[in-house]
Amino acid sequence: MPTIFVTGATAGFGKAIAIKFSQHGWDVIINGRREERLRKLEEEIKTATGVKVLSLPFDVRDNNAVETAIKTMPHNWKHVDVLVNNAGLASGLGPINDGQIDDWNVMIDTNIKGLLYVTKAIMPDMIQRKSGHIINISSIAGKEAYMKGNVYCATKFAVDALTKSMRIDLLEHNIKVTSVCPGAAETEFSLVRLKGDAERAKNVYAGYEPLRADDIADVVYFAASRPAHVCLNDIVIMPTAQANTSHLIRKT
Ligand code: NDP
Ligand code: 8X3
Repeated sequence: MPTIFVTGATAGFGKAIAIKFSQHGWDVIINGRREERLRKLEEEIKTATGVKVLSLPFDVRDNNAVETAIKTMPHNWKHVDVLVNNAGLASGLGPINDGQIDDWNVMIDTNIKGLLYVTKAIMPDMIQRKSGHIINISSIAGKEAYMKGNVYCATKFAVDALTKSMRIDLLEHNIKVTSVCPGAAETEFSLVRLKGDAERAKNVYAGYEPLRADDIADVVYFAASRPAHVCLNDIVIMPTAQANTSHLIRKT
């Protein structure tokens, strides 16, 4: 059975992606910092589908932890067919002049450096086998900058640039590289961005039907299940109520 490695699988898109692939018979490697949630998901998936699940709790910002976890994976887990670089976050929503250095660092370290660390650890085996698919979860924020988005947008623009560069550099190794760029999707994303303010987070999705995590999982599965000669380079997916980062229709 093919194997998928999903970072940030304790919530939102990552969790939905792990479940979706397991339903299609894939073995799954799941990552996140909250180990209890990982173990619970591991049990849920095993019970529901019978596929193999490996939980790898680590912080993608810690390169030593990334290298150790991936180097010490049991031998029968070494071949990753699809890597989904999903772990990521926004921290804070405000004008650049009010920005907090700690918020900037956590977004840059997670969304850019974390993605690079995990990819670097997984790539050698894909290169050796001349086969593999890297799917980076970017965002509409990586296509357009928007008011108060500043550093979060910059990290997703970086993911866009890295995705394009990876596709070029890995061409000779027959590795597919795809970016998936969602618009507004209701997960724990806004709760994290707004630092636990549940009321404000709920309001982000008020008055329209946002994307759900499962919508993203559908698209990731579609991209990963194309024939060997087909690569979807760049997928933008939005709620029907949203045209871009500044045009969203809410019912009053
Ligand atoms: P959630 O907050 O629901 O999930 C984020 C996941 O990332 C969690 O599993 C979290 O796990 C994990 N994560 C965060 N930091 C780290 C870290 N340092 N190391 C390992 N795992 C980490 O958000 P979403 O599912 O919405 O977000 C997933 C991705 O999608 C992100 O890259 C986000 O930028 C992007 N995105 C989200 C959109 C949205 O509207 N929701 C739209 C476009 C893109 P844990 O805390 O346990 O470590
Ligand atoms: C998350 C979507 O529009 O809040 O990447 O930046 S948005």
